[in-house]
Amino acid sequence: MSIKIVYSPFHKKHSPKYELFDGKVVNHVEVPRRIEKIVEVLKVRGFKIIQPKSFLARELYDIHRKKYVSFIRRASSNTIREFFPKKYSFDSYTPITAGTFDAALASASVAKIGADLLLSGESLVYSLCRPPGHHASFRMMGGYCYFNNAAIAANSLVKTGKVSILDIDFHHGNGTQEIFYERDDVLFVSIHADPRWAFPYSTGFGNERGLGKGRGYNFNFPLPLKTTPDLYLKRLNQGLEKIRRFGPNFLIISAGFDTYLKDPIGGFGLSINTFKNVAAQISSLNLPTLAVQEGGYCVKDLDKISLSFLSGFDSSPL
Ligand code: OKP
Ligand code: ZN
Repeated sequence: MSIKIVYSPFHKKHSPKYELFDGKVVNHVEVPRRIEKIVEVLKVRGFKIIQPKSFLARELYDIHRKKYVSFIRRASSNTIREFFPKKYSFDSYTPITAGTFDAALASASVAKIGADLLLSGESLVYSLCRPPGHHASFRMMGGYCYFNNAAIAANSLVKTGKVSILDIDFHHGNGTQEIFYERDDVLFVSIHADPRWAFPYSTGFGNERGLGKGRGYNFNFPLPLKTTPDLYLKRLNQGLEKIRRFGPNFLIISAGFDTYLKDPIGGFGLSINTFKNVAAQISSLNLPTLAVQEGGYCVKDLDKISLSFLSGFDSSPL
């Protein structure tokens, strides 16, 4: 089966050194090497890599407020050293550097091109987005995210049919949840670490089900520390059941690999091989699928994790 990869080298323009954690300055884990590690192995394995040439800020306005986009653009062009913005940000993990706007815009474009490829008939596309996006909402950055790549892709696909977003990053996709919370055309299902002890702490609880006509179109599956592959795959199946019932035309996976047992900021016990099982279960949905890269910080194993994940789709009849 053919899998298309979308990638832009522009992500390397965003390379912050620090984040503020527990009042201390610590090294930033969301580094350029993450995506390079993945794209290098995919090249070696002969995957077809598509590089978008043009980046259109207007695609961002589908989801993000103009003032918010301009703020990031101006803040990036005005700064020499990285800094933590006091407005439009909900934490101290998400610095702005000179290259942040260009990289974040390219990241959103990588997701948008992925959506376009599904519309032109591809059945499986993997967008190597960086910086990640699922914590960003209409006018709020946080959790290493600036623009919500998956949401931008979803909003583009939903013009043609119903969309489901399945978020398998270790952290709850609070931004994506907020963006679609009152909508019934995009179903959001997230499987993540219990927010009572994990970032983003305030959302991701099981009783957040959507609002207004969006009620019943949002499902969270919070899981305990040290979650095993068995428990994880069981919850995943319950999440997939919600998606089956919804009957979408397209699936977007917010693909975070920080559920891996050696992830430096995670806390689950998934092995490299589990990612193959995860993908195999997902591919049983039999839907045109766009995987958008979110987290995953064990750089030395990201190549193996991504290969394992992609291999799980091979069993799909698509
Ligand atoms: C982004 B994504 C450790 C604190 C980390 C922020 C986590 C952001 C995760 N220095 N807290 O969902 O992978
Ligand atoms: Zn994460």
